[in-house]
Parts: sequence; C-alpha cells; structure tokens
Amino acid sequence: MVMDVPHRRRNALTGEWVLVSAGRTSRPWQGSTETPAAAGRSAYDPGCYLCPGNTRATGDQNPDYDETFVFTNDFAALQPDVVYETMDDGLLQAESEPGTCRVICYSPRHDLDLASMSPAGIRTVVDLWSDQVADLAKENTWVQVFENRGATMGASNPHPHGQVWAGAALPNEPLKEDAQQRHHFEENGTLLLLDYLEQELDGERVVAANESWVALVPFWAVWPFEMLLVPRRPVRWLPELRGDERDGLARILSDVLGRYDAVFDFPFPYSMGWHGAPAPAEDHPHSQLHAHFYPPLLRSATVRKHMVGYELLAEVQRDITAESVAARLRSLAKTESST
Ligand code: H2U
Ligand code: ZN
Repeated sequence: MVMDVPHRRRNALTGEWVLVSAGRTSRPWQGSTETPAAAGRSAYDPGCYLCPGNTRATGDQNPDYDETFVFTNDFAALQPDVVYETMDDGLLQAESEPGTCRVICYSPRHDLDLASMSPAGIRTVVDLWSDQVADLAKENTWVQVFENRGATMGASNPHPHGQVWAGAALPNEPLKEDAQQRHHFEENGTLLLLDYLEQELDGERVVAANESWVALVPFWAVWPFEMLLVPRRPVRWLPELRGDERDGLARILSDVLGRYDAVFDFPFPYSMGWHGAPAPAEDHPHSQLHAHFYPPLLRSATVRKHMVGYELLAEVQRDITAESVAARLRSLAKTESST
C-alpha cells in the first residue's frame, strides 16, 4: 500500500507535493528546543502597546475600546501612496506594490487569546475579519487576514491580535490556489474544496465539524499539526458568511483551538490566515473560503519542525501522518484553562 511506505501526496489546492515518511520521529533528538513562555498575564498591562488607552511606539494613543480595535500598522510593509511602476529588464523584473497593513486587536483584555475567548467574543473577531476584507478589497486585489500566535511564530506581543495586509498583486500562495480551483471548476463545474470535503467527511482526517463548518488535517498537510477549516456550503469569501455561519465558525474555532492547546497542555503557537476570492469576488466563482492553520511544533511544546535541507532544496516532508495527528486532535477535549 502506497500509504504504508515512504510516499508523496499531492496538495490539490496548490498542485505541489509533500514527502511523507512516517516513522522518522523515533530518531533521537539532540537539536535545539524552545522554552515555553511563562503563563499568567493580567487583564491590563500598562506597558502593552495594544491595551486600551495605551501609547504606541509612534506616540499615538489607543482609544479606550471595549470590543475590537483596528489601526494602520505603524511599521507597515505596504504603503497606499506608492505609485504603480514596473521594471522589465531582461531577466530582471520588478513592480511597485501599493497596499495597506493594519493591526487588529481582538479584545481589550490583555490576558485573553482566541482560544480562551468565549464564542460570543470570537464572533466579534469573525465580523472584524469580514469587515476588513470587504473594506480593503475596494482598493486592493488581495486582502490577507492572518495571526501569528506565540513568540515561536514571531508574535511581538501576547495581547490578542492579528494583522491584515492588502495589496495590488495576487501573492504566490493565493495565486497557486486560485489557479488550481479555477482549473477544477472549469473541468468539473464544481468547487474543488467542496468536492474534497465530500471525500473527507466522516473520514479519518476530520477533527471537528458542526452544521456549517468542517475542520480537518488535510491529506497533504506539511506542518505536523496543520489544519484546514472550510464552510460546508459554497462561500467565496468572508463577507459572504451568513450570521449563523459566523456563529458556527466562532464555535468551531473555540473547539479546535482548545484541542490545539490540549496537545502539549501549552498555548499552541501557529500562523493562521484566511484565503478566499481575490477582488472582485464575482470574477472568482471557483473560490471557496477556507482558513489554514500552520503550527510549527513537532513532538512537544519545545521541539519545533524546521524547514531545512531536503525541504528547502527538494521538497517539503513530514514524519507523522496526517491521519495520526487527526486522531490525536479528535481524542482531545478542551483543557480547563482554555474554556
Ligand atoms: P505581530 O505580533 O504579528 O508582530 O504583530 C504586531 C504588529 O504591530 C507588528 O507588525 C505593529 C508591528 O509592526 N506595531 C505597531 O504598529 N505599533 C506599535 O506601537 C508596536 C507594534
Ligand atoms: Zn495588552
């Protein structure tokens, strides 16, 4: 059986392959470990640049917000006033990239995070994500909503927050996914990710599901605990989600993030983000909304997976199978501390 020996799996969303070589995790580990951060934060931190009423690095003062709060990133990687220009000099090509970067605070409470917020609180974040996409898509082709959680993933501050970057171009990852989804739609007249869900539903890679959403470890997962979150009906992008689907999303997020935190009894670091239709959404009927979760941890709260060697030079690779990770996540309930 192909799945019992070292094998390659194809990522239907990107067209790329991943090498799966289960069994390698039993090798001895003498590499670096990460130190888990000390837990225990207070609800307000006078030194935090995201807490209500506090002053940021640039001197701007945050309002005394009581739900969510958005501001233009003070150190934005993309700037709206950049004039569009191109350079085409043989093999040297470049284009300027106008855009906008914002920071989105999920809650005034410094001591919470998405995993520990109530579903009602998470719902305000879902609405915030959706509003940001709708707003920034008026002026940009691609709006990337994302969150880096934990110092391991480069989060600069434990205050619950994410980011939105929007720009004129369609970046590499959504470009590949758009092409694969368009091709599938043209060939079959159906949505690639909904056909994929159909094949996976009730199967060994599903972690959690409710009436509107399915969370699963994708067949082609690269990161050890990677997850994909997909709505069960055709939804092109976040602004298209109905109220009941937003509530369902808040509930399944609370569920799966609780499972993540229960894996090593530790706030699970990850980068997560949303992919949906590029603007204008009407031109992308083949797009299906979804969220990716890419957590870096491998075997404990302190051992992370590094993308090195063969992975940088040949092809990404994973040691533990997607199926065994899904089984582990299914078996875990939310921990006390994350409810
Ligand atoms: P990360 O935790 O994912 O790094 O996001 C925090 C962002 O907040 C980061 O992009 C911005 C940083 O540029 N920031 C401000 O805009 N103002 C500040 O006063 C500090 C940090
Ligand atoms: Zn804070």
